[in-house]
Amino acid sequence: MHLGITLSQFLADEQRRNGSVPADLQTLLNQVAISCKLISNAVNQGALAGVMGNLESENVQGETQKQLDVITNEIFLEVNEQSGQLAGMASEEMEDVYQIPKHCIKGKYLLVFDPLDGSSNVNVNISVGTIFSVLRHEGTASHPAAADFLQPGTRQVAAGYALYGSSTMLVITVGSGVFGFTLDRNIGEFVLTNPNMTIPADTKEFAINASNQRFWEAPVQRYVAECVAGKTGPRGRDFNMRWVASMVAEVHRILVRGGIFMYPKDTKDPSKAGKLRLMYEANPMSFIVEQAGGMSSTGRQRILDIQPEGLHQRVPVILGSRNEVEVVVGYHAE
Ligand code: AHM
Ligand code: MG
Repeated sequence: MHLGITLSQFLADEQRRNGSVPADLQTLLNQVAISCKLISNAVNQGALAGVMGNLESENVQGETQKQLDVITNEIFLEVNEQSGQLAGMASEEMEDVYQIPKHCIKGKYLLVFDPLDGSSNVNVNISVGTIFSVLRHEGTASHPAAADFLQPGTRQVAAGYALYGSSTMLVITVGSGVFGFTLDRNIGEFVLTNPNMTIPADTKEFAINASNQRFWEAPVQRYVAECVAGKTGPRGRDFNMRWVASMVAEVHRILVRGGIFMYPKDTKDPSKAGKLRLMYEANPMSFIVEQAGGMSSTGRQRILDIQPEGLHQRVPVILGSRNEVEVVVGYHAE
């Protein structure tokens, strides 16, 4: 019987090949994978578990929390605090840094995550995901503060996402390419199915929430208008459009067949620079996209270069196939 390469086998091999995943990071990533398996089970249960509704509570960004947002956040915290590799965690669902409890062994990494991205899709049975980013705890404090997490995306040591779709997948980078694993439920292991994922440089597919069109800035207005104009317009070819409203699903589609994803700056709410959060959405996804040969920008700046100012800071996001992202960035520069 041919058993593929499991995640833990892959991580050990990566360390031998590139020295990019020391043993403590392997332990942490294996633990993250366990939390994603548990979240996959919770999501898969659907309405059977009776947890599809909204809660009375709002998260720190004023968004209504779903029961599953809270449950999946707890799964991620409980499983990963036991890894022995973490100095602290931060999440979309918690205002402040989560301190590792006294009874757990501490380590030198920081874990930032969105436990259930795209959760507005969960009760209509459309794909959702988990996004995570791993940083080093450079400080000496045993209780890391938010400031310890505020490192530019270039300092990430690992990032990834789990996609709970028609199959459950885990896609990760440790800075030496992007690798996709599919959960084999028969053996309970993530098995390497998509080695060296690369984003085609060209694409004819764009993803944007067009209901925000009246709030977009001129460069995005121009780019989308030119895509929509198709063959007879300035781009001279027809484009297709997708919008799942689940960033993990959109990024995964782009990794598999190319495309450009935009949640740009808009004037809908002038107090927000964008919708997506830098630390646990834009940065990990940008690390993955760049490692797959794509490009990721706010339109004006490389996302990974941004010096974060807050755990829940929002940024405009334009990412995907390099040549198309370059066109949008060029329009911003004009
Ligand atoms: P969430 O973390 O609260 O689920 O919000 C993030 C999601 C992304 O997955 C997706 O790209 C975007 O919000 C969709 O937003 P909209 O509903 O405005 O189209
Ligand atoms: Mg999210």
